[in-house]
Amino acid sequence: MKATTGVSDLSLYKQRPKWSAEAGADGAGGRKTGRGGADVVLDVPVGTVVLDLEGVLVADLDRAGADAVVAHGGMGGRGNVHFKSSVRRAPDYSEPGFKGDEHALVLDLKLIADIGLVGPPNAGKSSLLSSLTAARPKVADYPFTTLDPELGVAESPGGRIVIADIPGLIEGAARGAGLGLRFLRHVERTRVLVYVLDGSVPDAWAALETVRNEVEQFSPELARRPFVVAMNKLDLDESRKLKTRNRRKGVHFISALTGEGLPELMDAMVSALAVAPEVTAQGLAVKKTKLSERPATAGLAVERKPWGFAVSGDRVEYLVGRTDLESEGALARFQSELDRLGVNTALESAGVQPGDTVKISEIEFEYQP
Ligand SMILES: Nc1nc2c(ncn2[C@@H]2O[C@H](COP(=O)(O)OP(=O)(O)OP(=O)(O)O)[C@@H](O)[C@H]2O)c(=O)[nH]1
Ligand SMILES: [Mg+2]
Repeated sequence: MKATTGVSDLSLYKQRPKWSAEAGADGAGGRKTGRGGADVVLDVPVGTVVLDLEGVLVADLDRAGADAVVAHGGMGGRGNVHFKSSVRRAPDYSEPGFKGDEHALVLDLKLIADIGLVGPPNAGKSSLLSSLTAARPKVADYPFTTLDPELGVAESPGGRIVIADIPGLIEGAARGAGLGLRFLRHVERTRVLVYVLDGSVPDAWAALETVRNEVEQFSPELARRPFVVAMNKLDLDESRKLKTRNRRKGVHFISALTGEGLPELMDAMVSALAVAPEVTAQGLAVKKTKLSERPATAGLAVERKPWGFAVSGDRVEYLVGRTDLESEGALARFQSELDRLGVNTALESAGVQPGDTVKISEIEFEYQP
């Protein structure tokens, strides 16, 4: 999987959820190894997080060009020349190739922005994005106008600042109320939050507490990052009065509509960004492991079942996967490998009798010492 700026969403994978790479070719006479199958590279948008079904992070493709192997192809089988010996000059068997990895993965796209605008519905977040950047999100006088997060780019003396506008947060958002949970995830990796509030409503400060609480409940780490408070709609009388009575420090009174206070807000955003730490995958609410580092069912286990004995363990299962059970020569080698891996000893200490059924992977054998 590879992150590229050429793809902007994950819709392709919704349409086509199953992908597999080409199979390798068979080997041929004259010691010819079969050609390897071509890789499949899945292009995903920058910011795609790959998780397994338990929510464990597999890869965080947070930069253009970042890539990760999420499924390895199977090893090819060894050709018959590998089984040549003084008594077996032309072995009649070869190993089949090994099956490649097969994984069910979840792709989650997180916006990557420097600044996240969060606030109650109708506070003017989209209006602010529109005044600060060239983005033209939908603005309307009803709650939840914004249904999908939107990005805009602001130019500052220090460089470009990417700003994310998300749908409004209401009480209970962190538990999924409104559209909250889906969208809080999108600001999870923004470095600075701007709390945007409507200064013209009677409970403007209470709204700030509600929103801060929701962010805190969603991610204490996110709540601790630097933030800026923007009290909007300063062009309205109620907001103007709020500003006159205000004693709180660090609150920016602005009007997204007239542009009043916006240069100062921009300065505050730039200063906050200057001290804000980089956000890395470790800061995300997911644990990181590699697929290959998963605790494997390593080691050999023999289990008594009503019908006989079940043998499990990576190495024996691998051996079964690599053996062509139709070929007598391969079967003989399989027997000696089982012995070498200690399978026979383990079966005997479990009380196996000649003629008992032994199952490895999905394959049944009759035990013959
Ligand atoms: N008077 C005044 N109205 C504003 C200002 N900013 C936004 N509005 C109005 O407030 C309403 C909501 O604005 P939006 O920008 O859509 O608000 P939002 O926070 O994005 O809302 P949601 O997407 O629903 O959460 C619209 O009618 C805007 O025109 C402002 O500074 N002054
Ligand atoms: Mg909006």
